[in-house]
Amino acid sequence: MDKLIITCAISGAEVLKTHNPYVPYTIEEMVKEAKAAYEAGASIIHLHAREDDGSPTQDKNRYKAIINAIKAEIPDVIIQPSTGGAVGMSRDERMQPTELDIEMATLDCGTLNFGGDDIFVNTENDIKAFAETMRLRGIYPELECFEKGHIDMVLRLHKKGYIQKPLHFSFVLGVIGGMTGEERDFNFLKESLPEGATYSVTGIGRYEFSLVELSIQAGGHVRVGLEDNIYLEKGVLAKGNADLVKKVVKLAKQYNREIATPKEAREILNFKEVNHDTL
Ligand code: KMH
Ligand code: ZN
Repeated sequence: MDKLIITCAISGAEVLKTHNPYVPYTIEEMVKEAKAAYEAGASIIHLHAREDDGSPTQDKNRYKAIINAIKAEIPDVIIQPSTGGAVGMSRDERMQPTELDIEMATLDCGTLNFGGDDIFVNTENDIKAFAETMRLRGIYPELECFEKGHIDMVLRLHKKGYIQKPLHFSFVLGVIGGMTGEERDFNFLKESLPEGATYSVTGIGRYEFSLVELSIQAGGHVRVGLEDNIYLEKGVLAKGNADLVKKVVKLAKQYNREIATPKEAREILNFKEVNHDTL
């Protein structure tokens, strides 16, 4: 079984300090959280930029400042900016981080109701545009799928040549409006993947660690972080992202799964298949 790749989603766009005071907003806070998560075992940092007051932004200059500050402390970490941004942002707004010199980014593969009355819009043309931009700029896409139809969308666009190998999926389960994160959901999605694809699992809220455990055992990879879940256990707030990563490392030990370094993560995910010299 491959070593376990841990992604840490340190900030998100929706969760606030009023939910958990450790949610980072400022550049200094982002660096502190990213570094602690990396030192705990994360090889990929999933990143949403924020203004100092916590409001989400896709401004490329803000991303650049955060990325440079993180890289100055932990140069080998993989930084994966979000192209999902926050609900309601336009395609162009969301696309901005792809103008930077980045290795990886999320590519959201379908529309869904998102946490109540909001709709997270990713039309087929949006997905094609994000995929094409990332391909031209040599950025490795992580294919975020919130339900089975999103996997079907990827497979169709792959067949038509819009999305190319390597196919690395991220199942994001437990969003209110999306698919739940029960064991049967996880198995259904995993079994729907084509030969040779890799995947990581993100469980929202109470689904975070049950899905981590399933994925560790099945040979998949995992994402945790305050973007997805603010609790270390029921009723106990995590005191930062590193707490959540440390819990993953403990679980991985129980199942004899070693943790991947960023270099190993690049190998496992076949980064070399993507042309990173196109910028
Ligand atoms: N904030 C969500 C609406 C991503 O990062 O690509 C979208 C999101 C997905 O978080
Ligand atoms: Zn995100």
